[in-house]
Amino acid sequence: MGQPPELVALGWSDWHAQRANCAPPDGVARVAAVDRDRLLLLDQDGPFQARLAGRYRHHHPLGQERPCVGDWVCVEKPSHEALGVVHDVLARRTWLRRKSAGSEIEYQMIAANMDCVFVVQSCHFDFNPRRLERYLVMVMEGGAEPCLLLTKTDLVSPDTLAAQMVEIQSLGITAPIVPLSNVSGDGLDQVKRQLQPGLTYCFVGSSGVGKSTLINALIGNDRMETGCVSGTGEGRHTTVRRELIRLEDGALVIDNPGMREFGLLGADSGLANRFSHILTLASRCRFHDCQHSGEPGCAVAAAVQAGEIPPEALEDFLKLREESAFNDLSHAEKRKKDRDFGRYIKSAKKSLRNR
Ligand SMILES: Nc1nc2c(ncn2[C@@H]2O[C@H](COP(=O)(O)OP(=O)(O)OP(=O)(O)O)[C@@H](O)[C@H]2O)c(=O)[nH]1
Ligand SMILES: [Mg+2]
Ligand SMILES: [Zn+2]
Repeated sequence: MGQPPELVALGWSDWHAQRANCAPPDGVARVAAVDRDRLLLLDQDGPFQARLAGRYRHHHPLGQERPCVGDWVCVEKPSHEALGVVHDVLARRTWLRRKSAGSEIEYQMIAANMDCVFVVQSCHFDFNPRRLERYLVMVMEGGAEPCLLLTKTDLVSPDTLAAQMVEIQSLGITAPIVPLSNVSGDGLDQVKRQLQPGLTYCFVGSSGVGKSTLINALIGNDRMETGCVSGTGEGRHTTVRRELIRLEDGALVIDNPGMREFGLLGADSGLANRFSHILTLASRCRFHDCQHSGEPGCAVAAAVQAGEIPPEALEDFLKLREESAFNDLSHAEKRKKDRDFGRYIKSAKKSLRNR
């Protein structure tokens, strides 16, 4: 691949290199943590602190334009003890984000450039298939690979767990599901086996489901703060900071504070529900960024052709996705896009009919 191995170990890839335009003396670094305008960055020489350039802040007021954990940035490194200065945020290959309250065009970034998102839910107090679907929609929208982790299996009977697995599968969710217990250790090896050096894994899910406990088990020590052990399975709100760390075996993991609400695609409109089948199929398309509009190896198109998905459902889905991308644009861009939009839908429909 020709990229510096120290950066590849941090998740750097050809994809990013092709899109990076950092002019010297700036170099690239990865965001490990964010505290307002103060950033903890990692590069080939290790961690260092930086601030966001005032000029960048001024020109990029929206939440989604600000660096988040997992981002790659262009940074002018500090000479000695001084802070580095971040001048740009590089294009994101994948992301997790939610709508900012009260804004049509603004998003709050959760994390970026992860290869896989572990959606963590407890099979005890937290089990909720509808919520799982909402998380899945959020993951798929950002282009990362989802995997479901059902924690605290030590607190339910094998029958209950089996019924929960069936319930999830009956919703058409095809993402892999790993049941596990941080207490008994069951399932931990299965998670470990999935982790690969240089790839980034993000953990999301409600507070108290055991995300940090699991990450500690993967690290092999108690680096992450967790709620105190409680027999009821009810956790305490503990993780307050999003943080990217590197495990000994080279995998990169991002812990997250528990999330309560998801503002996505207009919240509880039932959309996640309707399209969960398409979204899960999309993870099997040949191309990671498949638009399901005529690309080769498109699993969604194949399902339409096989009669598993009504063509109208896919048309609705494409339309909705376009609208949600639409929310990212400035108002001026929107006016232009408005005119192109009808044409886009027409051609997407046409390419579907032609198969
Ligand atoms: N019985 C049981 N308890 C667990 C398991 N995993 C975690 N816990 C407990 O659940 C509580 C919450 O665990 P955390 O790891 O802090 O949960 P979290 O998902 O990181 O929570 P936030 O940081 O608030 O988002 C702690 O008391 C853990 O000891 C498990 O598999 N079984
Ligand atoms: Mg935590
Ligand atoms: Zn596709």
